[in-house]
Amino acid sequence: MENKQIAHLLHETADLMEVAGEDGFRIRSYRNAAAVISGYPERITDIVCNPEKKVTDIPGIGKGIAFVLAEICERGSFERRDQMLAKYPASALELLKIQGLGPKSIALLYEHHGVKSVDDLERICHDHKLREMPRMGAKLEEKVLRSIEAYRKSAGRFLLSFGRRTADNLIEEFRALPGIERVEAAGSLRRGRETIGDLDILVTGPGAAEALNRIVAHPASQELLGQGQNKASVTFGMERLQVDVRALPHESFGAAMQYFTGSKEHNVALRTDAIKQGLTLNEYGLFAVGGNQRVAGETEIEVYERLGYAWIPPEIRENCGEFEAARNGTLPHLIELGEVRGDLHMHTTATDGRATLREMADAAAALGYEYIAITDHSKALAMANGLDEERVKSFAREVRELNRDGLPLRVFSGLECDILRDGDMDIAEDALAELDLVIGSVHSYFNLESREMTDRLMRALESPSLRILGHATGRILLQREAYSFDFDRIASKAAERGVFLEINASPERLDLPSHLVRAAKSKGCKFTISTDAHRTAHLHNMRYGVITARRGWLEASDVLNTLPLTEFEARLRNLP
Ligand code: DGT
Ligand code: CA
Ligand code: CA
Ligand code: ZN
Repeated sequence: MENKQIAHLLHETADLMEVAGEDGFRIRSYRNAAAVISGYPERITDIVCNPEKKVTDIPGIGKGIAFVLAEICERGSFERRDQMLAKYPASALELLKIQGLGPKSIALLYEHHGVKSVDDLERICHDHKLREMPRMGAKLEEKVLRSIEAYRKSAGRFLLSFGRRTADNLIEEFRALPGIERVEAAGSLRRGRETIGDLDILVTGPGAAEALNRIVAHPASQELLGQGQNKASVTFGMERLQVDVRALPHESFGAAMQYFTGSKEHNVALRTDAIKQGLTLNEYGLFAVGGNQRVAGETEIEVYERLGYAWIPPEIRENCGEFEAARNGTLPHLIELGEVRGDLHMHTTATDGRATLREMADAAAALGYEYIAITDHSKALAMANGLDEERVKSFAREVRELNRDGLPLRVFSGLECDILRDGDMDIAEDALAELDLVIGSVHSYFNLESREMTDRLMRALESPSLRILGHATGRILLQREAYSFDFDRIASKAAERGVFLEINASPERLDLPSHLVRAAKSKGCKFTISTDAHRTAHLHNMRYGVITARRGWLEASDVLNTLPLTEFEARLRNLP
């Protein structure tokens, strides 16, 4: 089990204990342990299983938690959690995912109205009973209804990064089987959607049927959903992600990749066009109508070309203008990971990161970057030990010196400066001016009215030192909706002021969302793509930022951190 999953079990149990109104000490100890574990560099299960090591050597892990961890590693749950789940139905855990309601409110609603599930909650909101509860009110009732809707939309979906890791492991296993020609992931994963519903894996070669057997017999497979000659479906892993594996004849592989990559809207449009041209398109190939004569199918390119289109990159197959561009030869040359020359948003041990500046620099240099910016938090994030003016200034000095005595790549001094409630920067202008690059981000007061939030961001965009607007919508995928504001006004203002919009590559954010990337580009905005790394491993998340940029139709020339060092630096200094 991964550390994140262990932390999740502890949090969940703590939440349920809070709903039950239990003693705060135990609850806090579970939460503290969860925080330690989710940030711990080694796998906790490896430590628990290793007789030479002791989990209690980890700061923050006491004897009580050590017992819990041993139990989790042995059987995937622990006594306290089982007790809580016996007391409250599993559906109560769902309630905790509804934004706006904490465990205390849920406990109240349970007590007074017997609310045990999301459906119950929805009902009492519709009956206007929630607004009558102490300290809840009509506004919260509306918010809860909106949260329920968002929750239902995201239920059963998974982060792109999780899908990618699971798919990569399976693909590697399948490729090692005898008689396999090709194994590829299709579906929303290949299109790079921010969340995926299931995995679609395609296999060809004489051994393809073995891949079907392999997934069915896989130790991590939970439930067999179906197995036929050409297809097997299972739920996979603890998370029960659905995996569909399809075996295909060699000559159909391209047509199948096209079909199963989707999107559905893209496919419907392409098939309709084929029919107009007197052809039939399906997952086995492109056929002349009437006959069984296959005119294309072995590769995707020949399918598109035979229909009069250039090959369309999967990320933009959403029936949003790609066909026109592919017919007219005006498809964008989408940005590629290899074109990114630096990472402009990361944290270090100076605030809430886990690696030092030098460790981050070494790791970034190993990725082949020419430069990075270190952008720790500002003082409003007191919990993260954010920098005040004095520390900002001495940090800028320190970076100037470090660059002189030989870092493995060029480091720019930056800051992820909080945008305060009224749109002011958290750090005084004279201190900001010492830095090479300032990102402005919202980390508080997410619930402002749209007007107020828009004004706040408009005001921040006036700040003389601001270069980049960080994770502009504030969404956390599958957890927190974007806050409401007038994106068009913000994008126009950013374009006018020459402020770059960040595409935050952290898999939980992918913020800006790709449709807003495209909208902002049409307003003349330029972008940065950065990982917001809090440890060296996070630097690898750049790929998810790039895929989001591609879904937003960006080319390298739209993205600041594709510039070579000297041009990049000139661009930083000469901004309006
Ligand atoms: P997901 O799994 O919800 O993240 O999204 P997709 O796009 O991976 O959807 P999925 O797994 O249901 O199907 C994979 C692809 O197969 C989909 O993108 C397009 C194709 N497909 C599925 N059902 C249909 C259909 O009814 N008509 C057409 N034309 N294509 C379909
Ligand atoms: Ca899928
Ligand atoms: Ca599927
Ligand atoms: Zn941030």
